Amino acid sequence: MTTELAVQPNFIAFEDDRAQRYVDAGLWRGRSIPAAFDEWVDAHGHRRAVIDDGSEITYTELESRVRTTAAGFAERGIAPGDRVVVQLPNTTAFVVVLFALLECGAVPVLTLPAHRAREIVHLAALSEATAYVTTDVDGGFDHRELARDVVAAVPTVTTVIIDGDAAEFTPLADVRATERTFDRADSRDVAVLLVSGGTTGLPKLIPRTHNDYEYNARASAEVCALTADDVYLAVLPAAHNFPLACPGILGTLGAGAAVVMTRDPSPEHAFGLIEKHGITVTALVPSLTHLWCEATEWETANLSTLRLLQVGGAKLTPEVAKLVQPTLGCTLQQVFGMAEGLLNYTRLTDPDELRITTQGRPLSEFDEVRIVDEHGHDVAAGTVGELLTRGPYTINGYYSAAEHNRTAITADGFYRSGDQVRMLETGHLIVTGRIKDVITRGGENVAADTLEDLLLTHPAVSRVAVIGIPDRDLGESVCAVIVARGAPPTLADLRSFLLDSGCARNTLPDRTVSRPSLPMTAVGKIDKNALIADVGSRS
Ligand code: OOB
Repeated sequence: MTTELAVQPNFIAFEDDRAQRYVDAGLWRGRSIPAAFDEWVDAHGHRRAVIDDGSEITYTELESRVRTTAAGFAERGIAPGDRVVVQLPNTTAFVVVLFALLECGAVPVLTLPAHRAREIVHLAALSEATAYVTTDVDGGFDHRELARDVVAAVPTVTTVIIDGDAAEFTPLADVRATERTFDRADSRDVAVLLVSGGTTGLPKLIPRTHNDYEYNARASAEVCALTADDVYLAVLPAAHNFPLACPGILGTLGAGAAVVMTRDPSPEHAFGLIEKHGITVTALVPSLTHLWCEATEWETANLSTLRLLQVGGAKLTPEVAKLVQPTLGCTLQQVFGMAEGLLNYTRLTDPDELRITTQGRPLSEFDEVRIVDEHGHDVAAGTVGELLTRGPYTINGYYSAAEHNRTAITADGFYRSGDQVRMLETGHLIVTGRIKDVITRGGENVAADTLEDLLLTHPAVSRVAVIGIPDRDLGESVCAVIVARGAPPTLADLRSFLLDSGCARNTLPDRTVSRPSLPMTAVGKIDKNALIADVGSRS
């Protein structure tokens, strides 16, 4: 039986017996995140907590800003249990707003700066949010315009708070009141709603509880051996699970270390920050990793403090993985994670081979992992199948998604990741693709990732995405979108290369197009929807 807490009927809580096991094992501490935050401040008050381009504050200063802002939120009608959409770039304000909302008992809905009206309106409506906290202008985009759309479309949103020039809305700087005490949330209740990272359809809401998310951050900090002397650079958008809690901002603050927030992930800017602040750890997606490795050829900043680079979000090729240590001079850690929960990390002491060729192994000994075939049966050891998982920090269902949860979660509570993986004897996983990334060409299934892996070994192919384009005769035709090294290869060239590599004739691409770059989602995954729309519209 799953329990549904009264306050949040749209959320499926952990079953009592599993919850008890996690408490007994010492994984869950039965503390809300704000209660944990108080402990961090008590332990590390005088140390640097958050640094951004304009400011540097200690744990005590952060606490004071969090408390006055929390009181300000309450004064403006934000009540315990209210959902509040947060869309802020990587600045100190993000951290203050996050902890202030948690402090006053509200549930932040953590959206990405790149989300636009389509996503924000959907997420605000789905969560029945009462408020929207955003910035004035970011990356040339006016979020106040977006706020007007949200208010017009979602009647529950009655409060808009803007960091910066607020126009007709409330300036964040005015959201402050005398500190007061708030009741602590139940540690088994929802702390934050994350946004799913899929590249198809509208995002879903992922309810993460106080217990599970605090554990997620703390256990991740342990795997990365974070200490109070570390300095973590938040480069990826802070609302994403990876820079937020793997170990990210939460894990870093839990360790008493400092977080540096930046909106600019370019090597020119980020390398300067590494030198200036003595950054020791950061997290990137594979595309940025490649760029940073290349940039060491011309950038001159001293990167010697950097000890650990975490890479995840999409598959890192062994070719790029091999560049990390020699160019950036730090240990590579691959992270295969999902906002829904399960995190896999290569360990700092793993041999190079495992760190370069695998996506890591589960964070917790309480993570249950199954690899199954299309009938849901466990595959033979070492064979590829779909990854299913259940554990101390994996959701039991999406928020307010009863229908979708029927297929997303198995009857015994395993989350179906949709990721295709195989497991080595060491327990490390290799991600081989997405189960749904299959093109149905004339009734035959063509696995996009198999073709992509082979095409990447062609000397003229730098990056590639294989997509299905609607086709009157075949149902779907296979298109290889190539970012070329030098002159783009011809279709005939690619087809004979694939035939020589052992591909079946009926799975070969029907066409190829070349592009200067591939479109990416907000967090560095190849945006196949955008590519299909792009290529489809020009055919
Ligand atoms: C992270 O989280 P999401 O929710 O944005 O995306 C999850 C999906 C996974 O299901 C998988 O398909 C893909 O992104 N993915 C990877 C990967 N890491 C994530 N695919 C291949 N190799 C990897 N290393 O992306 C995320 C959350 C926490 C930590 C790191 C990444």
